[in-house]
Amino acid sequence: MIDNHVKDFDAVVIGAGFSGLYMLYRLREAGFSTRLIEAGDGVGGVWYWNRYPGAKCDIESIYYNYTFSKELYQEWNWTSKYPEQKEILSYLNYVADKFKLRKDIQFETRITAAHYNEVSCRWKIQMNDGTSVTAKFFISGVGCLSATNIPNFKGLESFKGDWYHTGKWPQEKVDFKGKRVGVIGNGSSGVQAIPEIAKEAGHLTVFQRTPQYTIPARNYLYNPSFIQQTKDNYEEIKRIMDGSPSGNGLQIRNVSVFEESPKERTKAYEKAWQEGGFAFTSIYNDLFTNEEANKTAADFIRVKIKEIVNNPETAKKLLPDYFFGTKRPILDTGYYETFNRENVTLVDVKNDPIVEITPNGLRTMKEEYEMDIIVFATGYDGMTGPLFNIDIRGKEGVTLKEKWENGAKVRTYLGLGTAGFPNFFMITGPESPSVLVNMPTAIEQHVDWIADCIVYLTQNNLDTLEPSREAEEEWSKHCREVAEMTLYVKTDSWYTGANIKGKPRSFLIYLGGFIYYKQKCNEVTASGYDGFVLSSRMTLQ
Ligand code: NA7
Repeated sequence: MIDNHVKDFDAVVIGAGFSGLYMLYRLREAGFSTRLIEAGDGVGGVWYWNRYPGAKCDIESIYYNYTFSKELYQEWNWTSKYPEQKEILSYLNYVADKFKLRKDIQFETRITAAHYNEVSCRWKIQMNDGTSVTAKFFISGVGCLSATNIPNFKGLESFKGDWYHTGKWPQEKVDFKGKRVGVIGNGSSGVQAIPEIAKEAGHLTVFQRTPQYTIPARNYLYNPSFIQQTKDNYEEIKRIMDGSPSGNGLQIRNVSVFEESPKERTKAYEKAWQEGGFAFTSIYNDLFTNEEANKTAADFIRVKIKEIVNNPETAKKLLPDYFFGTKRPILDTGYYETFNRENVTLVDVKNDPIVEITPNGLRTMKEEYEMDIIVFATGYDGMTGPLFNIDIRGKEGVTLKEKWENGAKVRTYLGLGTAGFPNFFMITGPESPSVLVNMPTAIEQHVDWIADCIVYLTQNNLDTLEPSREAEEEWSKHCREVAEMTLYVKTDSWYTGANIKGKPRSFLIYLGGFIYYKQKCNEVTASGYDGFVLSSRMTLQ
């Protein structure tokens, strides 16, 4: 039970997902009074909310976990290569119990505002229940994908059936048996949910705006002896993660597409396709920087789609034509095969756009579809969305939204902080590489950096830290320059903000590599926080 009488903390952290839980642990271990605020009634973050059928992680479970505690690594047993939502949620509950984190978590509470007071050098944090607390440090663990995107379709309120967003799925099981179901969207969430819903529904209609490339996951149950081996080799696992560019154990083969013959390439792609997983994305080093190189992988998958899908018209609709991998790559279990089922129909809403939701279903330009259930697998207002949902104000009352010009001019230093917002830290913030890194790995690195920074400030009697304008300008420029060297910026995706109507287009992920990024963060720490302005209240007065 949390103590509601305490109103002032060293640190307040938002969100009880992977980020917030570890942040709380680190700060508490270092002796700081910390309160974690969580909107849900349990821990888990995205794994608490994403309970849709088929929800699972597409990073191997032996890597998709914390590594800070050897004991924890020894205690937990993953059952399959790609962990299901339920299993990850159990894991995070186990973590919360093991480290007795719940006593400092305030559940079912949403932070609505956080305002910095320049006189007291403290943050005042306002909750939706009308209460507020103060803290010296305000830390966001809101995640990159927590602000759900429900397109503003006319008539949704008139719909007589049930509707759900994959990212705010109810705790009770949704019964699709015999129902007419529509799924809008086919990103990672839609691609996971569609095959599962199809198995149960009377009829499933998939409303697709952009066809997707997806690679078979080929999930399997782990042999317990394999899990024992990973435990015995915990240090080696950590070393593999540390040494891989995305922290997920995958190494990019240092070979260009053009160094191999078409025959060799097809063989390499086929092998990776048969093995399943993201190894497919790591076969060549120029897949995401060279259009011609990219086309070889895209062509390979397009051939696969035509081979798998029986109806040539449906297959044609499923063929993607953007640069492979420049939307978040997807792993699936029987996605393309699902369109061979009698009870599944594919509607191309790029050619026949959705006009409105009606009381009985949905109407496109050309047709009306009757439905009992609509599933919005329509994604998120990524990265800036969750931050802008909170009224965060730094010095002189400037809001984060104003400073970042509503997303058009995001400026951060290393994605960890932003000038004018002292003692505000972001875990997996915009302009960090996190979104393209194995999340728990990226999170541990961020949390460790922030915790070490807070210890440093405290030990040195310093009150505030914020990036200098120059350092963040330079970092943001560097981020943009690296992104421009890749094909990512050419595609409409949540990476570019193009999925949200009216959102300024920008690329807020650092693509220079996690290994370089970590090095840079370590150098900043070693230099006594070069690029940050540090001050004590004595010097402020
Ligand atoms: P995504 O990957 O953003 O996918 C959202 C899907 O919803 C995608 O197919 C969109 O089409 C579609 N969408 C969004 N708005 C509309 C409208 N208005 N009409 C029709 N279709 C629409 O979100 P996910 O939840 O699947 O995955 C998010 C991340 O979670 C994923 O990247 C992993 O990191 C884990 P579009 O492609 O924009 O044309």
